[in-house]
Amino acid sequence: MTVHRQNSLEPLTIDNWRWQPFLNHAYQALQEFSPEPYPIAEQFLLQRSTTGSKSKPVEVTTATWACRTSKLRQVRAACVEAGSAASVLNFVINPSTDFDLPFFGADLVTLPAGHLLALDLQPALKTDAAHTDSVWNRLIPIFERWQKRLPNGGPIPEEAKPYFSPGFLWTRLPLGEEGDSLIDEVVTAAFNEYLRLYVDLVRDALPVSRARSQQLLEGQKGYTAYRAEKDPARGMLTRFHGSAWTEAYIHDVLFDL
Ligand code: DBV
Repeated sequence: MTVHRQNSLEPLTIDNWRWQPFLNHAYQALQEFSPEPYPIAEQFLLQRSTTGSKSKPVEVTTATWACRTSKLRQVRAACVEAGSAASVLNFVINPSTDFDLPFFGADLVTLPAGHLLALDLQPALKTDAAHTDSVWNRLIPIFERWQKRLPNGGPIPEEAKPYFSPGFLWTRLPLGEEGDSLIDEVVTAAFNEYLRLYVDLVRDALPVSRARSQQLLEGQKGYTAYRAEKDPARGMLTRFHGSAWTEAYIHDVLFDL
């Protein structure tokens, strides 16, 4: 498998990776904010190993791409390509706490049992109307348009609810033609619209007071600690790359606030 990193700003490319068009689109959408590289330690830029059985080994690649802008503290993509075993794009935008912005989150996961797909603009302060109202009013119509064309992904853990918005798009799709065409026709459009709304919010965001920024920081820390503690990829990444690498990756790269 070939992975290309032309320089630290171009999006990484992984041959035959299901989610490459989504990362490319996100990269294009962020250009207006003049992204700069976000440093990632060498051992997390590209990690390879082998999974599967002795008779049927599967090569695994986990690669990370990240950038930042003046309003976005960290934009990062965790990319996994493991042939029939897994294909993942987990993409999170962490805004600067100098702006009243939500997180952008996408979890696009293909496993042997099917696709699990999540999209959301997630609040740092869920019970704070000043933080949520203007986002949710614009997000909910987008959510409704696309979620109704997708099966519901099923229940999510009660403890996760403080971190989700009412526009949490969540579906499970079968592998094969039916799932692929829903990804091409619905999930792609939903991803692009969630991202377009997010870019509009970022463009319009104005700096907040120091006190407000401190509140947002506390909210972001709670969210980040939750995501690191409950990362659903922990099991998979530990199988692929071992526990020490995975814990460092989760705490120092993926959820590094
Ligand atoms: N999820 C991550 C990171 C991943 C990742 C950093 C590097 O937060 C992948 C990869 N998510 C991933 C994998 C699985 C899930 C599942 C591999 C499958 C785990 C398994 O079945 O073994 C949304 N993702 C899930 C689940 C949810 C989410 C609700 C199901 C959990 C379960 O069934 O227990 N992830 C969750 C979420 C966001 C997100 C709300 C934000 C939009 O990124």
